[in-house]
Amino acid sequence: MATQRTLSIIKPDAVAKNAIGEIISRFEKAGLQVVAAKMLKLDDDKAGGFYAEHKERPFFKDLVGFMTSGPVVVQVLEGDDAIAKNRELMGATNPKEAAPGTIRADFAETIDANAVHGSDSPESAEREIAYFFGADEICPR
Ligand code: RTP
Ligand code: MG
Repeated sequence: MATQRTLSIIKPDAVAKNAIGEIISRFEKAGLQVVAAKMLKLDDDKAGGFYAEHKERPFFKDLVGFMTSGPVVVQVLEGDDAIAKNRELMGATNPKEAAPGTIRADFAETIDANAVHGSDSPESAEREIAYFFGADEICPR
């Protein structure tokens, strides 16, 4: 499987729990490398633009409210099959349905505050990485 990049966000609930290190450690132990990272406090426009695909969904307002409720850590992860590998490590969107040992099973309680985001396709990864990082902020190793 080819090397890919994916965008990961450690969401405000996991940052508030002081779980940044434990979550990044899971990525690294699974063979993904952090090639870019920063901490940000999103505003309504930045969070709404990021989740634009969900604009018409009933949960959109709550989603933007949650994503702006505290700082997040955005990272670019690189590795073999990085997009699917990250989604596997994250677990299902609803933590109650997430497989044991996944990040959402271990660090999240609700579907609204579910600890992490991960790109779901090569197209979304490309868009989401460019949404947060300039080419000069990504450091391949
Ligand atoms: P994400 O984009 O954050 O990685 O999550 P995902 O792909 O697993 O789920 P997605 O369908 O893209 O939904 C984005 C976020 O919206 C919230 N959500 N709430 N109440 C609901 O039915 C509902 N559905 C989705 C979740 O916080 C989800 O992470
Ligand atoms: Mg999604």
